[in-house]
Amino acid sequence: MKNCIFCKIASGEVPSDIIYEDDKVVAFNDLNPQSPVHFLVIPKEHISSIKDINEENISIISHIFLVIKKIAHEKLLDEKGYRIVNNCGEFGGQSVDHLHFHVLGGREMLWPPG
Ligand code: DGP
Repeated sequence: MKNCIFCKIASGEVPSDIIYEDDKVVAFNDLNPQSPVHFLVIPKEHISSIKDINEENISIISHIFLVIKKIAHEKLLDEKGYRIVNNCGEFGGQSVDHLHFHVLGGREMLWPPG
């Protein structure tokens, strides 16, 4: 989608620190990391948020979670654990309108989040 920063990252138009890519998704380090490990996993297809997940595109979610598991394992996050976050909409704190999952690790996370 035009003017979507994550579509531009997925297409390579905007450079980013890509750590994984396949035909369906891209994972890259967050520009503003909130933990020692903080990367995002996004679908290459423009999906605005979880609100736009439906019967036809639901398979991207399971694929994203398999990719998260693989990267987290490679980054040695399995033993201590990690947090997966999806911000949805204004009150959810979503600032980029392209579906993305944050993966945060390398420190202990607090609960509840702010
Ligand atoms: P959210 O608030 O859930 O929509 O998170 C958006 C995240 O995206 C935020 O942590 C910062 C990150 N981000 C925004 N623009 C860029 C960018 O151009 N490159 C990278 N690597 N991350 C970005």
